[in-house]
Amino acid sequence: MLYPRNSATRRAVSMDGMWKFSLDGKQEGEEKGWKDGLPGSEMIPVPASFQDFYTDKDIREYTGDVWYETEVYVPGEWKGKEVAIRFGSATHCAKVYVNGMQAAAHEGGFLPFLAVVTDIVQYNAFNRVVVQVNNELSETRIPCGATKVLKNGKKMSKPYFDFFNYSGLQRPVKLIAYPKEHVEDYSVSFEFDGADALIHYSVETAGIQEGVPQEAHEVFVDLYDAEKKQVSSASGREGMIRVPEAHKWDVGDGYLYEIRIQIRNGQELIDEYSDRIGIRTVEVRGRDILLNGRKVYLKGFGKHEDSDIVGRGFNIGVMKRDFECMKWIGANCFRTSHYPYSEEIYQMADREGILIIDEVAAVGLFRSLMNFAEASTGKRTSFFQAPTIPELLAHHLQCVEDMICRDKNHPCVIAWSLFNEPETTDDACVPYFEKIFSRAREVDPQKRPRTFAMIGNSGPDTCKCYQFSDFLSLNRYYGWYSMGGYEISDAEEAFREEMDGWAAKQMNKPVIFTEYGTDTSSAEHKLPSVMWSQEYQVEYLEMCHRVFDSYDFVAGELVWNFADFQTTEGIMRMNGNKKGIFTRQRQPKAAAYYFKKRWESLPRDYKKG
Ligand code: CKX
Repeated sequence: MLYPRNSATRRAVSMDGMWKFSLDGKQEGEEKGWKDGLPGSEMIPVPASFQDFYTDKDIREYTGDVWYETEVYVPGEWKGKEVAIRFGSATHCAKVYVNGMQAAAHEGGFLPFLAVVTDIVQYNAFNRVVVQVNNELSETRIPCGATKVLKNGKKMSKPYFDFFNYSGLQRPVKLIAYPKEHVEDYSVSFEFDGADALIHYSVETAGIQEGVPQEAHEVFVDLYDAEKKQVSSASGREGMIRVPEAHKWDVGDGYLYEIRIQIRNGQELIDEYSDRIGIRTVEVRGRDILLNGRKVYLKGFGKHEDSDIVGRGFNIGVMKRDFECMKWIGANCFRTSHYPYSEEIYQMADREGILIIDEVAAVGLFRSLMNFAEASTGKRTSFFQAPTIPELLAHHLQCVEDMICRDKNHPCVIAWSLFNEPETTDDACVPYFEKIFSRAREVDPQKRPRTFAMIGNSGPDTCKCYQFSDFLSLNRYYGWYSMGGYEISDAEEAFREEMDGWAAKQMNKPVIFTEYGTDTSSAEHKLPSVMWSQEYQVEYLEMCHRVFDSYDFVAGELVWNFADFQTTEGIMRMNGNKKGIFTRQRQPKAAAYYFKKRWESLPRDYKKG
């Protein structure tokens, strides 16, 4: 699933803009043939979540099918090429119709897919594109949840997770054209030989160019540095490129080379695809996470794609602000909690030298509408004993594969997170985890470390699955969901007891914190502190950091959350989760200044043995 790019042989045209839009509350769209055109004249921006534009609560909470429609002009010069529409995502399931004919169906709301339309479109003409998107949650798809039918007949989403079920066409849509015989995919992995880098590459080609015998075709791979100077080249579908005195990609130094892949028939260029790659290695050795063989202590956030008005829609301005805030505060890493983000965000992290733990949308594998509160109190849900598990597993495996296929060449991606806060306390989860973890290893050409984020009841004495992780990722809330406020001294003791439990296991693996935090109102100051005040947030963080600093196997701290974000309404959430270090408008709370001081003073290899 290569990112669409223009080249000598390829075209990519944005389809973003205002699209026709309709909810399908009466479930009549299919019967009434909306694939041939939507009724009404309502228009909505793409990309964006549809929920927060309107003033009507029935629209914000709407659960079911929604329909989008646009027209796209396909140039006559593209005849003879493959033509497709590439969706950055459609949340959560979609069917695509072009000129009334079904061109694609896709499940999973956070990964791209193609609708190949070569034989359906009319050339030198406008073509009607209709997309039916469904946002219902279930236990057979990730993220997991339920759909409830209210007494008035309206459906409602019941997520087993703590973020609003934003949906629709939330990422860029592009019309693309590429040669029939083309570069389908490529992979790179790296090793160092002194100052030189060795890039091991493989290129997958597909399709046949009419009238040309395929055996005549050769693949060429050229590498250019950031000044566009050619530094190396190779030929063949698999091979190795030596880069003399390579400029390594590193934290805060997002140096990128251009890799240019061509299929040629003698002098004739059949296809050309270019991308940016960064040369670096990543591994876990003992209790350390190593980048280019050097220890790196992770500092940063669990994030969300979430902002005012566009919801989970990709917004290039919000992306820019987020990276500026991360650099200002001294962060070097974030986790894409709880789903793979827009591809443009990984491209930005590549350029900025920011590390990413890439998380698949496997959240809610714990049957609870308030798992954030219930799991910490020891609730168990026997989730992995449900009859729906085989279907869920098949979908989860597919999403792991698709995420790794999409993101495997990004230097910023240093690890895969394969679940967030699943049930791990009963034996039924073990074979499921085994399959997910081994699929990730199998499909990643760089064999990056794998992990999953563990909720409070996945402790040293209860968790049956931590052994699968190359490093442990703990989500811990001692001093917030339990023993908060004046009891924080007991919280610290309980926290240390758990950490002693992990230490006693002598795992010889790094442990990082992928969540810790307190809900904090940006309007609330109180001396002495109370829970929810900005003063309490800082006191709680100081307590957590005292604990982290006393265990040398703690290799990173990703606080929850970068910014306040929208959730389902409820008594535990005051118009969203307020654990942000920044507000939803990306302004700092008091804790941001505290973090800036701490993170700017911690060396890159903090706790190096
Ligand atoms: N972890 C005890 C998952 C996140 C939530 C976070 C919270 C929970 C905590 C689990 O998606 O937002 O409750 O703040």
